[in-house]
Amino acid sequence: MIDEIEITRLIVKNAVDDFLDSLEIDVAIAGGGPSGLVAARYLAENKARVALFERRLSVGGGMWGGGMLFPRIVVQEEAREILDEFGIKYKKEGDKFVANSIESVAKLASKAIDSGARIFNGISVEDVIIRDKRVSGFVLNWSSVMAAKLHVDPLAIRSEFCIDATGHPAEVCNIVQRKVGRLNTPSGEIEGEKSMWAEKSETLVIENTREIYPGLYVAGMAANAVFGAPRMGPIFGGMLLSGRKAAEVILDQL
Ligand code: 48F
Repeated sequence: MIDEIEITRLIVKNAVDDFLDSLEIDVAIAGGGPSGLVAARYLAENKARVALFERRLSVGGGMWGGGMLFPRIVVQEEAREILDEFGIKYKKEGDKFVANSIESVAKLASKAIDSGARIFNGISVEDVIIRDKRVSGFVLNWSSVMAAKLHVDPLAIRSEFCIDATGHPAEVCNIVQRKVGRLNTPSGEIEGEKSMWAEKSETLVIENTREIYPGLYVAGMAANAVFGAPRMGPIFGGMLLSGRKAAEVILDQL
């Protein structure tokens, strides 16, 4: 017998169990683009309790569309081992590697989940918890509630470390700057992303992947936006390496 009420009970119970298990964790990640997914995978693989919150229905962020909807991404030698670790196929073209953007997103998500990271979609980080001058959790709401501009109070999770992997808008860093006034950047403020310069940007994104306020790390394009570095377009090695660096730096402290 197939009973609608049983289906409803199974869905709600299992989804809520996952959410309850994620109320107090080691690392909370805002944003499920490539940098967030890679960070989630390396953290979870090393036994950290990780939850990633993605605003949209699908993770993958800006990776799905490759370059201008041509579904390919380019990766440089420095990040090739990450493609290999995630089982992403590629074609060598000169000293670059070209991968299918759809396969890349699917495998980043699949490996992050297989490593034990929990991914929650349709949930937005709308604020942070700050205790003793340290970011110590996210304040969450359904993206649909926010899109409909409903006046509904959010809920919260506690986390030892948080990562802003929200891409170009660096949303969590912006929230924290509004709350605390000063971030760990040269000017104390969010510097803002500069126009495209792939070579410079790909190096800087790794350098810029770091703690921006106690408890809060920034990764991926958000890191370049915060530190005033250029954008890079559809070369993705820096995103992958940035996600891995964020994981490594946090793992050293767990
Ligand atoms: O933008 P996105 O792919 O970030 P990324 O990992 O990678 C950047 C590249 O895709 C590309 C690039 C490299 O060449 O420049 O743009 O740095 O993914 C960010 C994800 O965060 C989600 C958003 O929907 C996207 O999937 N997001 C943004 N704000 C929030 C959020 C929020 N407040 N709460 C939850 N998710």
